[in-house]
Amino acid sequence: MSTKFTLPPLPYAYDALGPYMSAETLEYHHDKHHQAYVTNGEKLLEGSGLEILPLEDIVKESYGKNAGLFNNAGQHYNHVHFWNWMKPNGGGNKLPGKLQAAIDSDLGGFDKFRADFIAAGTTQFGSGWAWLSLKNGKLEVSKTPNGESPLVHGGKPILGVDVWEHSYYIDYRNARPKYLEAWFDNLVNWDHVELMFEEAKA
Ligand code: MN3
Repeated sequence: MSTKFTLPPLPYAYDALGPYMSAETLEYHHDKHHQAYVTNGEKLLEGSGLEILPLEDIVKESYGKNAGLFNNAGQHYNHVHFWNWMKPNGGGNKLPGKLQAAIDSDLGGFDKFRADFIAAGTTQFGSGWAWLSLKNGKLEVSKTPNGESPLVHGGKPILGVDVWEHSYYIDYRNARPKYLEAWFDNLVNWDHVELMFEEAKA
């Protein structure tokens, strides 16, 4: 038995996230960029000795040891979740109750969390991601370069936003902060974040 990387279909139509994320962006991002991580990851997994592991463990085990595999497996993991962290008519400030309570106690409330998350994405120099994760039982906002995620820093990601230019350049050109604000306020699927929060606590 071996792990197979497969490209999951988008959980909504390509034009479902407009005007905040266009069909053109999603076609390139999902069909070309994510597909490339899957295709290259599959090749690099072969003979790596990690073939039988689940994806999360491939990411953790290849970190710092097998850069080619890590970059592609890490990005595959990140994107599998990224599509589900968005939905049409998402965003807003009405969060599921347990998640809201944890944000209040760990992160100083919704407004501070929103500002800190957007600042993390804005200040990530070059390609990378901004994150909300659970680490040692507490929520944490962080940023990572390239294909890294909190998985390799002892945390469990429950929300992440892609700040590689391929995620926003067609729709926002160089205006990364505008992309992050629009993404956070209009696209986040908070029910899915709550679901991953519950799984991370289990
Ligand atoms: Mn991407």
